[in-house]
Amino acid sequence: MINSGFEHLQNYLDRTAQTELIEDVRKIIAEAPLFVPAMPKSGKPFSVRMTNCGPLGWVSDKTGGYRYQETHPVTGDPWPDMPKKILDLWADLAPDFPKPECCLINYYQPDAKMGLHRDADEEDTRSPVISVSLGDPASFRIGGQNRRDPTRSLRLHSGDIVVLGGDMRLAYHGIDRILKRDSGLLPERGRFNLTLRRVNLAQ
Ligand code: MD6
Ligand code: FE
Repeated sequence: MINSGFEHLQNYLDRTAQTELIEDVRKIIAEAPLFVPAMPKSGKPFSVRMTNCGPLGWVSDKTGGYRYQETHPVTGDPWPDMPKKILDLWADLAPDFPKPECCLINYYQPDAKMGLHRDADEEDTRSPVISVSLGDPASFRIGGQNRRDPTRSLRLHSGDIVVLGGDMRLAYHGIDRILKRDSGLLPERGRFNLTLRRVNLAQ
């Protein structure tokens, strides 16, 4: 169970749990390949590759902008089911909130980063957003509700969990860089991040 606000749960998943989650991630990517999202309007590609599992997936492109949809933007297929381990993780950490509808899978190559942003495309902003880091470490930046609020930086390692809930649910955050240090979890270099979100308000 988590408090509200920002939480960094270091080494929450042991190596076995990380390996099992990566196996699930590989199966999802085999069904729903990583795609290259693009910025609304400019069409500038993200450096991060993405896919999703669960009933809804987060996508972005030049014409449609940031949104959730039920199908993969390239294959047109429904997203793969959310693995039980991911649902269990949410149930352990956020038992009082409705089930997640989206698990966004981000893959960072060693030179990828993610600009300062808020997770604000969800109707439900009462439920927390929970993320899992797998692979090489990253430098994560967290600020406040306003873009100009002061920020601080911390390291996310493989197996760490970040929670944005309560008054930090809409805080600005991003990934400055992936560290060139091998976690030993992945045969390739880079980092996966799984972000679990409730999208629609539960009735
Ligand atoms: C990342 N994380 O760790 C990017 N969003 O690669 C996020 O954008 C994020 O870690 C919402 C809640 C937790 C997060
Ligand atoms: Fe985010």
